[in-house]
Formats: sequence, C-alpha cells, structure tokens
Amino acid sequence: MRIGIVCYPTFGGSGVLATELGKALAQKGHQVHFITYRQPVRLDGFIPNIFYHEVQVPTYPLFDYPPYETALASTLVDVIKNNNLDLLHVHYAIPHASAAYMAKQILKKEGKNIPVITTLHGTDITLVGRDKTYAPVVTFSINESDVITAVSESLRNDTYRHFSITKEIEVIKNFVDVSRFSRKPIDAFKKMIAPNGERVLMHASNFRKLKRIPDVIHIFKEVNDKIPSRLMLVGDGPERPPAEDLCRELNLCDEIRFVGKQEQMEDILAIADLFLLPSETESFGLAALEAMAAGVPVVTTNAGGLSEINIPGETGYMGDVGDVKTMGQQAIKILRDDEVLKKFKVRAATHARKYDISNIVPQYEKLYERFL
Ligand code: GMT
Repeated sequence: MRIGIVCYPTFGGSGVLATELGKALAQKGHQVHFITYRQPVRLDGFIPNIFYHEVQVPTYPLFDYPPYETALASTLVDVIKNNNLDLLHVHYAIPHASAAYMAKQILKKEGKNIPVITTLHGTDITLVGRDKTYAPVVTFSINESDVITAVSESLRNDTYRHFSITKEIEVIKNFVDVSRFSRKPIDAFKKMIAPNGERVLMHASNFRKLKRIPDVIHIFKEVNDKIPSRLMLVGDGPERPPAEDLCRELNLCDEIRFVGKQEQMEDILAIADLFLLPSETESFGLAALEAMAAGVPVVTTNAGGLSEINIPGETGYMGDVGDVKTMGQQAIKILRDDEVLKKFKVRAATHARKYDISNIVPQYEKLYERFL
C-alpha cells in the first residue's frame, strides 16, 4: 500500500507513535510518505521505501500567523496525486484532520477518492480541542474522517463525552518496539548518575503543566528521605524553570539532574529503577509503556488511560492526581528491597510485551485493507 502519514515531528507521544508506525509499515513492504513541517525526530537513518515531504509555509508581511493548515492541505493534495497514495493517516486532530478534509474535498473534485483515517491522541481531545475556538472544526473534521481511532478506551469515552461524534471510534492501543528497549545498562553512565549505587528514578515529558513536574519532585523527595536516590528529568518545556527553583528550594540540586531532550531513550531508561508519571491527564502514557518495555516499573496517577496500562502491584502503582504522599510511599514499597524491585522489573517488561509493535501494527494494516 502507499500510505501518507501526517504527524507532529516533535518528541511528543503522537509524533513518536506515528513515526514508529510508519517505519514498521515500511519494513513490512508498504510505501510510506511522511508529510510534516520538519523531519520527525524518530525518523533517523535511510529506509528505502520511506519518503519525507516537508510542508513549506511561505510568510508574507500581512501574515501575523502563517497559514500552516492551508500549506499542509495543499502539500497533501500534491503528495497524494504525485505519488498515487491509497490512503492518508493523520495523527492528532488539530489541524491535521481538517487539513486532510480540505485535501480530500479538493481531490474529490478531480475524481480521486482518498480515504482519511484520523487517530486521536490526547490533548487534541481532552485539552486543546475542547477549547471553543477549535471545537466546531475539530468535531466536524473528526466526523468527516472515514475511520476514527483512539489510543485508549479512556480517550474514546472522553471524545464521545466532549464532542458530538456521530461515528464509531475504534480503539487501537499504542505500541512499543520491545526489542529496541531491551538494552543492558551502560555501566559508566549508571555510575555517573548514581556513583554510590543509589536508586535511579526517572521522568520524561514535554514539561507542560499537566505533567505536574512539582509532583515528580515531591514524590522523589519522599523516596530520597528514606532511600538514597537520584532523579533524572528528561525533556524540556515551560515548567522547567519553576522545577529548577523547586529543586533549589528543597535543597535537592545534587540529587536531581535535568538532562534535556534525549533521543536515545532506550539507553537512558536502561539505568532507571522507577519511572514517575503523575500527570493530571494522560490519554495513554506512551512514556510509561516505553519505561515498562525497558523493565522499569512505574508509579503513575490513575488519570485517563494510565489505568489501562499500569497494573497496581504488578507493573507499579497508581495514586490520585496530586497525592504525592501516597505515590511516594508506593515508590518506596517498590524500591526498598532488591528482590521486590527485581520482581516488579520482570513483570513490567512482561506486561509491555502485550503492546509490542508486532501485535498492534497488524491492527492498523487490517484497518487500511478495508479501503483496498
Ligand atoms: O503527552 C503529551 O503532552 C504529548 C501528546 C502528543 O500528542 O504528542 O501525547 C499524547 O499522545 C500520546 C501518544 O498517543 C499519549 O501516550 C499521551 O498520553 C498523550 N498525552 C496526553 O494525553 C496528555
């Protein structure tokens, strides 16, 4: 099949998922065309049947806001026509679903039908998409998609709750390439972060408010008061400066390391003992699944789709949003004893295998085959 994929090219979960899906489809012999404004971060190396088309957004003195959606729709028309694509799969509704709708209508006039699959990822529904400045367009373009998928049951239910959706939303859960995350820890790296064998706690995100970075730090403090530990904060975003202030305030600067955006998550996760994700909302929590795949148990909130992937007492524990005391105690329970920790690590890795890329990608292929 010749498949067009539209996504954000950034470190965010939707972009990561879309890129990994495209790579896996290409490996299975499909021709995959990525259409976005920058080379996706996980699209590294040369793969013969993957093509990347950059959306150019020319500016003009009149434009305070360059019209990306128009540029994307025009690029889609061009790429679909010139490469004779069979279907278009867009990830994250805003503005990808409406740009796809526009491209579909233009092509229809020219006698070409291009099926559009929209995958909803999270904040496009639970946060940004609900804003009344976007909601009518989001609702319309989701309803106009030929197929709608959501990455968790929770997101599916949220979508029905927040928007007037007239179509079936199918759930295809996120996936992880387990083989990629089955790395041995690099000893020198572990020694640098935890020179005296301290436990290594980790969090990775885009440091937005909803990730509740202060909660990550407070949970870490609970743990570090009882068990010598280190915290690695991976990623970057608007909440980093206040987080640095909080570390200073709590006198934890020597124990907490901000390492910025990182591409080699598999090597970083390999040295972790526990992953923290105390988000306010999380449609799925791909970062937590990647941690589990690397054999790292997780302590998360029970928000959104997190309760679909984190099994309390098996892969980790869950607490209510903001309940840092409970999540701190849960973390201690996992980390206190070597044997207990080992069991959590094994169970987390075993559980992640259910979400291996080899189990989930065929679900997307099956969905695409409906249009052949
Ligand atoms: O977590 C983010 O803020 C990034 C966001 C994105 O769209 O890139 O992630 C969302 O999609 C991921 C992949 O499906 C999910 O694993 C995340 O849970 C979801 N984020 C939220 O719902 C907050």
